[in-house]
Order: sequence, then C-alpha cells, then structure tokens
Amino acid sequence: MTQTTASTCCYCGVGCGVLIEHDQQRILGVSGDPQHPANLGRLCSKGASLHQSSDPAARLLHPQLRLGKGLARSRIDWDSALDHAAEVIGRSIAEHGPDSVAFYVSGQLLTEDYYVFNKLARALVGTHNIDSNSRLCMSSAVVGYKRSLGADAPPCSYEDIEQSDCVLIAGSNMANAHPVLFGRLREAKSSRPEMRVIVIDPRRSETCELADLHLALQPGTDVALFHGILHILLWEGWIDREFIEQHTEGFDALKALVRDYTPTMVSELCGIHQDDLQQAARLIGSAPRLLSLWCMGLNQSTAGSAKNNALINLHLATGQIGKPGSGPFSLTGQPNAMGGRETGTLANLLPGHRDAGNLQHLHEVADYWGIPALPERPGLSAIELFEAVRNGRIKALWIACSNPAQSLPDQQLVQQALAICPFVVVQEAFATSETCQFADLLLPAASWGEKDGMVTNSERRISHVRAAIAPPGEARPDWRIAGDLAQRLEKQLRPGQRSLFAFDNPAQIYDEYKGLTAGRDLDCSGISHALIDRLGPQQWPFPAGAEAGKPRLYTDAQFPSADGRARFVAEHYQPPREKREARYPLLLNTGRLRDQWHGMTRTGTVARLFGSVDRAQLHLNPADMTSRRLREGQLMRVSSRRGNLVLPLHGDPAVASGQAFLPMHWGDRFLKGLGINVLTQPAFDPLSKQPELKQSAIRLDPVDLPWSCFLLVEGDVQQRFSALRPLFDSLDYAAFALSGNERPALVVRAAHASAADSDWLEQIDRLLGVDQGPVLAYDDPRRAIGKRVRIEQQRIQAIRLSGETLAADWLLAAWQSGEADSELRRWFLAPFSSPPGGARTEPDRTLCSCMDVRQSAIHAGLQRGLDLPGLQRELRCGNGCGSCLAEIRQLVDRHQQAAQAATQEAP
Ligand SMILES: Nc1nc2c(c(=O)[nH]1)N[C@H]1C(S)=C(S)[C@@H](COP(=O)(O)OP(=O)(O)OC[C@H]3O[C@@H](n4cnc5c(=O)[nH]c(N)nc54)[C@H](O)[C@@H]3O)O[C@H]1N2
Ligand SMILES: Nc1nc2c(c(=O)[nH]1)N[C@H]1C(S)=C(S)[C@@H](COP(=O)(O)OP(=O)(O)OC[C@H]3O[C@@H](n4cnc5c(=O)[nH]c(N)nc54)[C@H](O)[C@@H]3O)O[C@H]1N2
Ligand code: SF4
Ligand SMILES: [Mo]
Repeated sequence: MTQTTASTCCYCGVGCGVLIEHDQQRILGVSGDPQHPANLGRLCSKGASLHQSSDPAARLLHPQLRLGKGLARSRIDWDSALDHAAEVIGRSIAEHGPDSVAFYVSGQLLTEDYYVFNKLARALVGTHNIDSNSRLCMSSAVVGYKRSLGADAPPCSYEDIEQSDCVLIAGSNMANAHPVLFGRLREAKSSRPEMRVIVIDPRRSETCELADLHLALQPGTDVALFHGILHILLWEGWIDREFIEQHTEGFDALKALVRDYTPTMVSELCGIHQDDLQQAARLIGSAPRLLSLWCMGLNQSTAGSAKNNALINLHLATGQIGKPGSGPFSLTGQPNAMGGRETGTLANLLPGHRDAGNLQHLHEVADYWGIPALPERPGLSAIELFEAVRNGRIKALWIACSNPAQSLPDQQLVQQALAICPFVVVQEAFATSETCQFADLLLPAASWGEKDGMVTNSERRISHVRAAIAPPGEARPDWRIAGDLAQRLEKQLRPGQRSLFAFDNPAQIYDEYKGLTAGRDLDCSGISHALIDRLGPQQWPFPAGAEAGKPRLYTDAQFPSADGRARFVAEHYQPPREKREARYPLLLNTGRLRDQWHGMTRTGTVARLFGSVDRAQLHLNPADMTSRRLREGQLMRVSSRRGNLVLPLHGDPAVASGQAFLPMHWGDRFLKGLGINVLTQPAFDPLSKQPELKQSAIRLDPVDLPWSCFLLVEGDVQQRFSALRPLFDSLDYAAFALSGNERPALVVRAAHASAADSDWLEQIDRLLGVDQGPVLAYDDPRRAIGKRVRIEQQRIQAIRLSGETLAADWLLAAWQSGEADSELRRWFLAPFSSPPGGARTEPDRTLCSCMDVRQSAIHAGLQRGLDLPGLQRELRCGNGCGSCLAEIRQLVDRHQQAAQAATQEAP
C-alpha cells in the first residue's frame, strides 16, 4: 500500500519540505510539501528527482575491512568492524595521545549525528580534532556574524526576500544553488517590479537573469567594493547616524579607513565603471529596505572573513537590520550546515554556539556532560587536519558523510595523505565516492529517506527529517554508528563508569543536546521531535515555554555582545593569493551547476540530471578562445602550480576575459584524473581557515590526442560503470555520464595519444555486449577505426566507436530517439564515421530538467510559431522550478530576432 511521509530534501540549505511516497520497501516518488514554509510545495530539479537518486547498485550495503594497504577489503559483520575500530583507536590514543585521532564530518549530517560525534571526539577520545566540510563552506560566515553581531546567527527569514526593496546578491549563484529561493525572488520581483536586484559576481551567472545591476568585479575584490560603496554612502550622507551612535561601536576607525577607497580607486581596482559603482551606492543608500544574500563567492576566500564583515558594515551603517525585508542574510549551502554550527561541529567551536578556545565554555560543556574536563589544546581545521594526516601526526582518521578525495583543494596532497594514513574509516552511503578507495574500514550509512533527526535551514528553521523506509543491506544511521563505536571505546577509556552514549533514538539525543543551547542566543530548549511534529518546522530561538520561533533577530537593535552593540570591522582589502602572471595567465573560478550535487554520488545516479550538462568543461570567454586560436570542445591540458587535468573547452560569454570557470562536481570517478580540485589551492583565511576555492591561477597547453573513443550502453549502468571505469585509468582523457531517462545508459567519451590495443578493445566489447549477438561491426585496421552497434528490436542498445568519433553526438541523438533507422545502417557501412549531412557538433541538451524538455523540442515549438507562454503551455517546460526560463527566453528572443531579420531581408 502506498504511504506518504513528510520529510525534507537532503540537498541544499533552502531546506524544502518533501512528501515521500513509498510502499515501506521502496521510495516511489517525491513531491513538494505545500505545508512546509520554506518551499510551500515547490521543488527544484534535484529535489524533484530524489526518488530516482538511490540506485541500490551504487549503495554501500555491508561493512568492509582490509588488514593492510594495497590489500582488498572483505565483508565483515558490524560487531567485528566496530570492535576492530575501537581497538585501533584505543591503541592510537594510548601510544600517540588523543590528538593522533581525528574526525572529519559533514554539513549533511543530522543534528543528532553531529552531537554524538562531538561528544565522542571531545568528551571521550579527548581531542578537538573534529572538523567538517563546513570549513570549506560556512566558516567565514561564522566569523563574520560573530565579529560584527556577537553571535553566529543569520538574522533574517525567507519572507524578507518578498518584503525587500533592494536585494544585494554577492557571490551567490542562487539560480543554480538555491533554486527554490530564487523562484521566490523571481515571483516577488515580477509582482513588485520596483524591487531592485544587484548582483556582485565576476561571472554573469544565471542569477543575473534578475539583476537590474550586475557588478562584474575582478575576482576577490569584494572588500574594496564594499568599502568603496560605504565611502559614497558617507559622502552623500546616506547613512543612519542615529543607529550608528546608539547601537554600534567602531565607526570612526572604519570611516577613516574607507576614506582611501575613493570611487576612482575602487572602480579601477574592481574593474567596474564608476557609474555602476555610484548606482549601486545610490540603490543601497536609498532603499527603504535592503536585504543582502551571499554565499561562496564571499566565503571561499583568503579574505572571506573580511568580505563578510565589510558587507555587514553596510547594513550597520544604514541601519538595515532587524526590520522586515532587510538584513545581512548568508545562505547556507548544505541542508544542515546550520545544525553543524549549532552543535559546535568545527574544531574551534563547542555545542550551543560556544568556543573551544574559551575556558568558561569548556567548563560549561564538561559539566553538562559530567566529565572532569575537556581538553584545552586547540583542534585542527580541515586543511591543517589533512596536512597533519600527511605528515603522520594523525594515525586514525574517521570520515563521515563527506568525500574529501573529491572536494578538498590540492587533491594531489590530500590523496597522498589518505594513502599513507595508518587507519582510515569511511562512513558512507554510496560505494562510489572517491574517498571509499582509501578506506581501511568502510561502513555503510543510512541516507535520505532512511534517517530520522533534525536539520536547520538557512533561515534558522528546524525541520524533522523522517525516515520512510529501512536502510538497504546492513546500512545504519550515522548517530548509531558513532554511538556504537563510543560505547566500545568507553570500555577501554572509562571502564565501569556510566555510559555517556546510552541513546536509543534520535529524539532522546536531541533532548540531551538542546540543554546545551538553553540561555544562549540560539536557545532551542523548547524544541523537541514531538513539538515539531505538532507545530511544524520552527525557527530558533525557541526557548522552553515559547509558543513560536522568531522570524527576525535584533528587532530591538540589541546585539548578543557584551555591551549589546554591534561592531564595525575595519580591515583593508587584501588581494587573492594567486594572481594572473606570465606562466599562469588565467584565474580559475569554480562553482555549481543547477542539476548536480557536489561529488555526484547521488545526482550522478539520475540520468536525467545529466541532460543539461553531461561533462566537465573549462569555460572561457569566447574572445580569449579566438585570440588563442582555440576551438569549442578542443581538449587542452589545464595546469595550476599543483597539478593538471585534460579538459574540453567551452566558449562562454558569461566568463570575463582572463578568467576561467569549472564546475566543482567532477572528481576522479566521472572524469579521469584527480578531479577538478587537483587544480585548486589550499591557502586559507587567517581567521576562518576557509580555503580560497574560487581563485587559482592556471594555464592551458595543447595536447595531441588523435585517437578517440565513444561508448554507450543501456541497462545496469552502475555495474557497468564500475566494471568499465578501471579500463580508462591508462587513457589521457575519459569522461563518464548517464543519459536518457526511462532507459538510462552509460556514456563514455575518451581520447588518447595512441590507438588502444586490441586486447583493450576486446575487453570493452565484452563489457558492452557488442562482442557477439545482433551487432553491426565495421573495422578499418589501417586507420585504427572501429564501429560496433548492438541493435535489438530496432533499438540501439550499445555503441562502441573507436579511432575517431565524429558521429558520437549524432548516434547519441539516434539512441535517444529510440529508432535505429535505415540511415543508421547506411552510415554504418560507409568507410568514414562522419554522420550523414556533415558533422553535428552540438548535442541535444535538456533545458528543462524538471519536465525533461530538450532543446530540439523547444526549437520545433518555435518553428511552429509558439511564444514563451505557448511553449510553457504545450511542452510544460519551465513549469517546475523555473530555473530554465532565462535560457528558454533567450532562445525565444533569438528566434524572434532571426525571424525579423529574415522578413526585413525579404524584398
Ligand atoms: N545545484 C547545486 N546546488 C547547491 C550545491 C550543489 O552542489 N549543487 N551545493 C550547496 C552548497 S554546499 C553550497 S556552499 C552552495 C553554494 O552556493 P553558491 O555560493 O551560490 O555557489 P557557487 O557556484 O559555488 O558560487 C557562487 C558564485 O560565486 C562567484 N564568485 C567567484 N569568485 C567571486 C568573487 O571573488 N566575488 C564574488 N562576489 N563572487 C565570486 C562565482 O562566479 C559563482 O557564480 O550551494 C548549495 N546548493
Ligand atoms: N573547487 C571547489 N571545491 C569545493 C567547493 C567549491 O565551490 N569549489 N565547495 C566546497 C563546499 S562549499 C562544500 S560544502 C564541499 C562539499 O564536499 P563534500 O562534503 O565532499 O560533498 P558531498 O559530495 O556531498 O559528500 C557527502 C558524502 O556523503 C555521502 N552521504 C550521503 N548521505 C549520507 C549519509 O546520510 N550518511 C553518510 N555517512 N554519508 C552520506 C555521499 O555519498 C557523499 O559521498 O565541497 C567543497 N569543495
Ligand atoms: S532548492 Fe532544490 S535542492 Fe534545495 S532544498 Fe529545495 S528542492 Fe532541495
Ligand atoms: Mo557548501
């Protein structure tokens, strides 16, 4: 019988409510929860495809252990796995001290998972070496809020987006990264066209669709820009003197500092027009209600903290905080990045917004946990932690719910570190993450739809994540794995004492955790699983006895600092660490695509999410391509000071000259190499320790890879992927993707300096099933060209092209259309491989992922005379999350312009 369970989406920090449809065995569908205040029923392409995202063949099902590096792992039972882990960790503590053990966890854990891990590391093992991928994500925002406002609390609500007059979006591509919120902004702006939107991003990102003003500043120059804006605000008198006097400290120092940031100086440094700078200041200074939204373009920087504070300065100087429609609102990336901050899951934090460097806080937490003391030695933050792993100080590393062998910068060093660490435990849901290969002990974790606990979204709203089905195989919830390890370690470290980890369920863990928030700025002591089930998702603070949460903080202009005042932070602009220079003439920016999530373990199992972009490409300004005589799709070697990667090029006018852009999602599995982070740098902000993932200097060198190969195979895609993947390790370039929807296929594109030998091709043919049966075969051994196509019941089922692959996109389209026609058979027997009618270079992209509408269908609609509403009505494109509308609108405009030009030309 079909049932529905209300839960939340496990992707981004918008925290949309989802209704999971299931039969208690399998998840059958998802829809947006109309009751959830974050999304009111809406979902983006990723959320709407969640039910397709857990291919059992990609999941980890059993614990696995290996007893030495280089040996194969074998399956063991849970008890033996955890006994072994407790023994190795106990020994490490005894022989090398507690700081030889480290935990690296994730903003995608649930609050209860975090809490147990924190208690395990700090109270039991006795180390503050517990950091999270949030270090790469939100740590600059944490420093920013704490320094300016006194506590790490985003003061706004999503409804402020609807109520604002001027929305300043800085270093956030919310069209891709927070699509449902962007949809709310789009609707708000269309119902109140007087609303102004300013986008600050070196790239003309998808978010610029709504921009009245786009400031394409030089990468990393945000601090100078914000100071320059404040300079003009001061000059024009567009500041709130009363607010500054009564509620803030430090304005004089900042005023003195920004005196140097004249419009001339700032417009030159940031590479923007003075008029645009003046206009930005005017919009900000005159807006009745100013809201700013920001994300990784500010945080992931060696000046990340300074960027956060310089932006918050603007709000304090104009008194734009604590009122509806206004305030500094940092968007959180991961679904529970906020929960990580609340539970103190960064090396320098403690539960309840406390600091690990504060003796009073250490005592409070130790008392609450009933232990004599917590360690006073500081813990290591992510980049420092992996450095300590590499130089041998960390002997046992426990990784949960993160894929550092894909997502940390400077992969060469990270992977060296993982390879030499004596004991690596990886607690993962998917067998396919790049980090799994480094695990001495691999533990299967339950994941979305299978877990129970709490998450906090960007607007401080706590939702109850509910399990719909049991985890597959022997997978277990994260809190339980951590707790079971802890109970074993206690036998060694606290024999005979009462267990600190006697938890039976997440609700109980939450009740213990919330005591640590009582009386603090984030007070959640009134919240429980039962309360959320009764009242629905609630915003903190929500103290015991409260009846509702708080949509807006600081409405009384009282800040959680010692004197109740907010602080201006006066710091000079510092340039990014790496500059463009002769040897590395381009600055590489990295970021998100709408349809992929991080290292693609989950979204990479959903074929339709590859429809819009199916491979990693280096985006360059078309003029830079022309001046260097580079072609679209051409393979180039991309190098930074740390490593290199072969990638195809893509001309993209959104990227400014001298810059390059690479989506962050591709690791070593979907792209041969060490993943895109082999190029990025580990340099970090001195306060937040967040690395500069957005600016790395690179260069391009030609590669000569005349032999190419294209494969497509339907059915059992995960198994085939795993079997095929190792065969491509020896090739110079190989990219993997899924295609299709109902009948997904694995697609491989590869290239190499010399032709592959016949053994290799035979292995490939066997794995594809084109070695026998109903297969068309053509070989020209002299030119090392080969073609194989398996056709059953008039349908293409597998393809292998080798030597030369001009027909790849044409064949892919033929496979997508479903019919293997006579044209295909004729092409097949011809001694060349160009498709009929000449080479087709552009593959047929999916523009609307939600409704699965391809570019070709939209072109056909335009030919039939449909306009945008007509397309939406007939094809249903753009009716899901709406994030494809900007691109479709461009196609409509271009079509109309072409049609006009044609009528003008006609006599
Ligand atoms: N589809 C999708 N959505 C996601 C995720 C995902 O993987 N996929 N991940 C989630 C997570 S964890 C996070 S943290 C968020 C990230 O969300 P965002 O931060 O919005 O996403 P990014 O694409 O990383 O970067 C945002 C923008 O910063 C710009 N930028 C680069 N350098 C600078 C600079 O110096 N100054 C300014 N002002 N801008 C700059 C980039 O050009 C880019 O457009 O997304 C969340 N949502
Ligand atoms: N170049 C570049 N690099 C970046 C960024 C960038 O903008 N540019 N952004 C950075 C940012 S902001 C972030 S947040 C990081 C993200 O980087 P990661 O933390 O590596 O991100 P994910 O790939 O989401 O890793 C989560 C892992 O947990 C697994 N998993 C899923 N559900 C569960 C579960 O319930 N339990 C357990 N135990 N495992 C589970 C998934 O399969 C996946 O392998 O990347 C960072 N890296
Ligand atoms: S915006 Fe999309 S990815 Fe983010 S929570 Fe909502 S449905 Fe999930
Ligand atoms: Mo993130």
